[in-house]
Amino acid sequence: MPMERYYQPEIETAPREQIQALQDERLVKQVRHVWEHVPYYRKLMEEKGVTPDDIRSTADLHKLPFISKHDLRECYPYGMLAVPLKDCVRIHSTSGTTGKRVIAFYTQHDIDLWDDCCARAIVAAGGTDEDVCQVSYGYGLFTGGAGLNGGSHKVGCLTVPISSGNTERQIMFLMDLKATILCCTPSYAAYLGESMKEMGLTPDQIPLKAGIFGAEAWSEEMRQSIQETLGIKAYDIYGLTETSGPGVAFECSAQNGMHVNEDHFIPEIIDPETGEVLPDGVEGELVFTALDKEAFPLLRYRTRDICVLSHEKCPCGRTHVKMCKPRGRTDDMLIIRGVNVFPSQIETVLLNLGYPANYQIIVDRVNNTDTLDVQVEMTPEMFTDSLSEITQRQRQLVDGLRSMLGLTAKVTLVAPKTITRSEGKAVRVIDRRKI
Ligand code: DLL
Repeated sequence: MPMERYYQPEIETAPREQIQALQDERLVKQVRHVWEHVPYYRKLMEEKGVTPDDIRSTADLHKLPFISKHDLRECYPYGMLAVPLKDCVRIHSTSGTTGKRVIAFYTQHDIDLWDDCCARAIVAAGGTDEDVCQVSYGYGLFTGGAGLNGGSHKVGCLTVPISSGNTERQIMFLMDLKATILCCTPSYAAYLGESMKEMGLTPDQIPLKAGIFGAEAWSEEMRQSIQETLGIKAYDIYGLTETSGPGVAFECSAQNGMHVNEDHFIPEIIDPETGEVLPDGVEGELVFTALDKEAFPLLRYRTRDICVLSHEKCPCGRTHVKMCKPRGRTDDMLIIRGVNVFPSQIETVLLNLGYPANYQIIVDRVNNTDTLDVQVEMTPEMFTDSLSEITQRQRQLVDGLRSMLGLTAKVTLVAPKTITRSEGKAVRVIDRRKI
């Protein structure tokens, strides 16, 4: 087993008391900074009867009001800005398609700390200055490209800022430059793997050794499948525009949860209904407080991601708390005939039965009853003219989905390559119900 490497070992492996002390100190300072410079949040605090004097350590965090997406829309575009605009050097924006997008602002200090977070993720995935890091996340307003680009520079990798799209060119650069690390969404990684397989490339011919994949939910089964096709270790990375972008949390060699960069962010799990803070191991909504961001320092931001935290000792030696793979979002949970369904549950059933992660979930309402139609793509090896074979496959999928969800779904098997591939975040769900 190779020695674990860290980008900033002193802080990544710091004893709990040291992390705690740093968080206490930074929180007190940050609350004052926000109170003094963000009138909107000051008003929220006043409404709750809290002043900066009430916040003496992280033990007082629960006294602060939450910030939600709604607040960010209210404040669009400059209302949450905590420094003069002249001190900001960049913006990024969320990928949402509905409503006003959230705009996040960065000072140079904010960019530096964000790049450090991404550098930690790259080193945790085995990256060094000898690596060629192909960044195939989108560049532009989306944070994926810029974040991993910054991290890759800090590590000293040769950075290939190719952005997403143009799969043929991706593969050409990857093979010609002998890229060893690939950064993109897991669905795009799966697509690249599929395309390389079709070109006759076997995992041992592909120079990659690791992938850093995030920005969307992906199952353990999908990890296995990508690892096998590309012959790599696939690491998860988490983040959101509101907290900088990727790198809020990242996976280490243990590959079982992501270390939250606790010197910069405090995570909490809350009951989404009551707002009550929940203990380790209990599932709830993930909330983040940014401890040392200057321009856009959100306190107790509700992510809507459903997650569990764990302080269990990690074999990698890092001491920062781990979050599990997000299990869904409070707003992408589908309620079908009264049953809660997460797209990730459907993905698990499909991949366990040997199907690729190319599927679409179509929900509709017919005669006042919800319908669930899962369109599943077959692999070329599965593709057949035999009706009985197709029927048997469909039955097996319907049974698998029923035992996972407790619901009967309609399954439609479709020919290979029918479901549109995504170069960024995949669109898995089409909800046609007009409720
Ligand atoms: O997706 C930032 C990012 C870029 C993360 C590249 C990782 C890699 P947004 O577009 O603002 O930012 O979307 C944030 O994406 O609240 C989650 O619901 C989801 N998400 C991000 N990472 C993961 C992950 C970027 N590893 C929203 N697993 C978040 C599951 C993820 N969901």
